[in-house]
Amino acid sequence: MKTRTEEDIKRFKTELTRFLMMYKFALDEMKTRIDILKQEFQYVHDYNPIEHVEFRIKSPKSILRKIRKKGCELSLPSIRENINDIAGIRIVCSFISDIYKISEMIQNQKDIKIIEYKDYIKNPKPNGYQSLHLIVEVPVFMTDRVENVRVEIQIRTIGMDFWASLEHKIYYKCNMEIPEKLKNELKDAADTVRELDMKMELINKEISKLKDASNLDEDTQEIFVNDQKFYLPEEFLKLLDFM
Ligand code: 0O2
Repeated sequence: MKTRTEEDIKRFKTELTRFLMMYKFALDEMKTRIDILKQEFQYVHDYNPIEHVEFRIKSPKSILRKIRKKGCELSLPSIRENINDIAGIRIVCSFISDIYKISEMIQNQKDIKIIEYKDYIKNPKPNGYQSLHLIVEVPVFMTDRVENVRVEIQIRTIGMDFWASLEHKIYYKCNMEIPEKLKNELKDAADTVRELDMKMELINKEISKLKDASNLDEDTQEIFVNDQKFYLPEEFLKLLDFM
């Protein structure tokens, strides 16, 4: 095996850092866009469809594991070509319909290229896993060039996220094959999450209808300060008489 000098290691570390920075910039870019969508949606539709968003860069250890699993060449160009989730975003929404709205809004951004669309909500994985996955390419404007960087976006409900996080934890902890009985129970739990999501969606639709039917003129009864909505008590509106 070739002996590596300290200089070699230093050079490689710089190269890898620059490589990963590109993904960090792509996440920064997407973070701003998602934030704008969230704020505008809140303003126009008067509710926030996003519960929370997580951003992460895959660790070099996980990248190595994945490139070995895929049997691809171990080089930065090959990693860039074959690993789509070095930059990952997880958007957790309130309702299933919100997932599709957010996905549409992202897909409608003209400079974002959709590389892959996987709907594990309409077609859950055999183990019960549900989520909407998008692989997109986002332009990152560097000092001397534009890089189109791949980002994986997972969009799911709180319930789907709860199930996936725990399922991941169970498998991570357990180094042996999971017995069939437990796999079936995990699948049952995923089905329960699905039913609950559908129930919450229906309740939300009914409540929205009731809200629309109500003749309360909310516009006059609320103010926004830094994205936070405050209701104005009648007493405050009465102050208008003195203006
Ligand atoms: P990690 O550690 O979360 O990043 P690909 O990534 O495209 O090469 P695949 O399997 O075709 O591989 O992609 P897919 O199905 O879109 O899954 C990508 C990611 O979705 C996974 O990344 C997980 O984060 C998540 N995922 C997919 N299936 C499951 C599942 O059954 N349970 C859980 N908890 N998460 C799942 P990684 O790299 O596998 O893992």
